[in-house]
Amino acid sequence: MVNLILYGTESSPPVRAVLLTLRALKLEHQFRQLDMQAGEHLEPEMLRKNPQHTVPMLEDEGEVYIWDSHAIIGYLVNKYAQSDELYPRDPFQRAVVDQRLHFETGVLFHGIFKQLQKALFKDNATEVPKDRLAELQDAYGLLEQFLDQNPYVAGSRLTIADFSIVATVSTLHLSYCPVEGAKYPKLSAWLARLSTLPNYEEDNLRGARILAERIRAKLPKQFDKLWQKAFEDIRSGAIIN
Ligand SMILES: N[C@@H](CCC(=O)N[C@@H](CS)C(=O)NCC(=O)O)C(=O)O
Repeated sequence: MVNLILYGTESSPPVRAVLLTLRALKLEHQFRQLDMQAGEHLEPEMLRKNPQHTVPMLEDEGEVYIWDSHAIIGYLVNKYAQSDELYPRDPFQRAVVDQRLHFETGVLFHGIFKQLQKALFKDNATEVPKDRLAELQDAYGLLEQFLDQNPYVAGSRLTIADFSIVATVSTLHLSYCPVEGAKYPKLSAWLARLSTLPNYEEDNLRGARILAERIRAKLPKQFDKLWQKAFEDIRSGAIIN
């Protein structure tokens, strides 16, 4: 029997990447909700398991602890999937998936999302920094190119790279800068495509909205209309034009 425990909070994009992967693999698991504001991830027991104190963290069989969403989702496919479809074994195809996963880590999450969060929640900015928004637009442009000939970010098939990237992009889309369909038609269509995954609402959108509400509360009114539209579109699964 599979014995998996996922530690985290659903507002965290990388936690949601793992939830999407667990769902795709139909893997039963326990979800241990951590109150990050209260510092539950910093308690000695947690630090013993993950000195880097990040979520998501996965416990398997009460024996191994894995953190960093990318390591976790690759591990889950390697260990539990019936086929290699979500994380191909072919060296070139795997390299493409890995490249997209590194793009998520380096560019989208740490390069952009974390910097935006820092500006708002640490530096108390009341507007989204313009240079960060420009970087975000560049990243959307790159994703548009990744999707140029393909329905999914790493090619013709859905992979764990889609789960990783959609968790962060849907968050950025709802929180900081909507993906405009006119400018990024492929990216916009991909977001809509991913939103038709079974239980997408529960696994990803719900947490993305919780975080978006927090971000929204920190920012001035001029963004309200944009967000209202983004919320309505993504709720209805519509492509944003
Ligand atoms: N690259 C990591 C990022 C993990 C990360 O930074 N998670 C945040 C929550 S979204 C966190 O745990 N922050 C608390 C901390 O770093 O102490 C991953 O993909 O797992």
